[in-house]
This record gives sequence, C-alpha cells and structure tokens, in this order.
Amino acid sequence: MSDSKEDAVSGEFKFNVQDLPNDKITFFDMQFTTPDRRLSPFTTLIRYALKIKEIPFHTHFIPMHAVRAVSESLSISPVWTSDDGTPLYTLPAIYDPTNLKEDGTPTALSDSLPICQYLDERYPIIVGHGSIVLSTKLVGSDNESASTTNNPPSPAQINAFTQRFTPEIDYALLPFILPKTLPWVPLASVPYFRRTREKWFGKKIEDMVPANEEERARAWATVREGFEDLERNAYGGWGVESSEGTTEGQVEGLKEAKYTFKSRLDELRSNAQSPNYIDTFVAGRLYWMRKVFGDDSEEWRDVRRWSGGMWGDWLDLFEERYGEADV
Ligand SMILES: N[C@@H](CCC(=O)N[C@@H](CS)C(=O)NCC(=O)O)C(=O)O
Repeated sequence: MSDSKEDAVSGEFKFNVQDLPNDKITFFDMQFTTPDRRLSPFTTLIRYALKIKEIPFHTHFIPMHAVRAVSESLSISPVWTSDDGTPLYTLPAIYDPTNLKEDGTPTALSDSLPICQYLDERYPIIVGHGSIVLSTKLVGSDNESASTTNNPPSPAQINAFTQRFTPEIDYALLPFILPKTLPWVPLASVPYFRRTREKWFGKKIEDMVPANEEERARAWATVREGFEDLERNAYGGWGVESSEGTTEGQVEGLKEAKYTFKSRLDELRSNAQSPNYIDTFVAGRLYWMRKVFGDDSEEWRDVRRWSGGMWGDWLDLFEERYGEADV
C-alpha cells in the first residue's frame, strides 16, 4: 500500500466523491491547522483565480498525507514522478461535475497552469466592474502575438517565469518557511511532511535555518534580493529572461517593455486589466509568506518594506478583492 494510503488510514481521513456538490466545481485546498485551514501558495493561486473569474465553487480541504489517495480516487494523474518511480500528487486540484469527459466521468485535474487553462476555456472570461468590462483570461496562447502587455502571459512565458522564480526565490525562502510551517501541519500529516521535506533538503527541518546570526542574515538577504530582482524587471516583463540569457518564453519587444510589478499594480488597481496567472502566482507566494510568518512578524514587516513597499500592497489588493471565502 502507498505511503499516503497508509497514513490516510491511520489519520482517519475519509473521502467520498458522492459527498461533493454536483452543480459546481470543488476546489481541493491543502488542509493546515491555521484558523481558516489555509496556507499553501499554490492552492491560493487557484482560489484567487476562481474568485477573479467569479466562478461559484466549493472548497474541500485535504491533509497532505491524503492527497495521493484522493487524487487516485478521482483518477487525477501525478504532476511528477521521481527517478525511483515515486509519483508526486499535489494540490491544487479541481473536480468539475458540470463538465463530463468523453468517458462520461466528471473532469478532474491538478497542477495550477493546466487548471487555469481549463478555467479559461470552460468558463466565461468577461467580468464587469461598473462600466468597465474586462477579460479575465489568466493564460495566453503560445501562438498569440504578445507584442503588448495586454495579452496574458503564454504557457512558455509562465514556465520561464516559474523556472526562474522557483530557484531564486522559493529555494531561498524554504529554509525559513518550512520550520515555521511545521506547527500548522495536521498531526497525521507530520510524518509525511517531515520525511519528504527532509529528504529534499538532506537535513532536519529544525536545522534548515542557519543557527549563526550572520549566516542567517545573509540567507534572508538572498530572499530580499530575489524580490528586488523580480521588481527591477530582471524578468523583462512577461517575456522572461533566464540567468543564462534568452529563454524559449522570451518574446521580442517585451524585453524592452520594462514592465514592472509596480506599474502592473497601478493597472490592477485602476481596473485597467484583470490579474493574470503570473500576477496571481506572486500573490499566492505573498499570502503564504504572511500566513506562515505572521502579520506582525519581523519577516513580514521586512517584506513589506522591500521594493518600495509594493509587495504588501500587492497582497492587500488581492485579499481585498478576492480573499473572501467561497462564492
Ligand atoms: N506544479 C504544481 C505544484 C503544486 C504543489 O507543489 N503543491 C503543494 C502544496 S503545499 C503540494 O501539494 N505538495 C504535496 C507534497 O509535497 O506531497 C502546481 O503548480 O500546482
């Protein structure tokens, strides 16, 4: 029996697809022990996306050790399989009983980019803000001309963006975030969480943050540099440039656009555009940081100061507009 199934049983997590509403999407969020049970950056991206598109949905929380069992029961494929053949099943995932596949079973899928593409395709993409009517397309197409910033980023641009964001910012952040996440992991998921994270990092969760004050400050400065780099437009707007040079996702013209997150924030504030995948991805990361570190923490106060104070404003905008519970 798989690890997650064993743990799911010992953690007494019960899941029955029949219990889900049959008239709207179920959004599977990762269950933590925070007051509202939320914490994950990836699932927050999809929660915001559903709200941006004004799609009615129901949230079903799954503890991490049970994600595999639930995914298998919905015939959702793993997002990744390791060299030793171990599949990795992740959240967010969605289940849409209002849209049957060719075999007659409801649509169910995981992975935030395919989910956003599915939502763009399946659900009306226009919403009104008073007299302003906006497209809520989160992801563009690889063939579409992206010569202006009006088009949402294409999958290639998104992949190039996340391929830079992940090593530069996430990897720098994780040693600080993981130890502070542990107290919020449901008891039955702790063995799974510890085993997987300690294997990835090759050290105990408690030893991930440097004990030495100076080393710790240096490691934290790397996170700040990552965010400042992001804002300084190292990413060349939606056309993303990797540290090695031009990537597949780089689109001529955008590199010169000098499209900053600050200018994007002004656009979102004035409802000139609706948030796209990259905007929402960044908001999910900021949500995660604030949730794990705490509103009044030194870390979050630091983040709010970086890049002229715009990251806190970015999250505030998303939380004000899209932060409520299910529709
Ligand atoms: N590529 C996926 C990654 C999602 C992801 O890593 N999700 C975390 C949420 S905390 C997860 O489900 N982890 C499960 C695990 O580590 O076993 C996406 O974009 O949705």
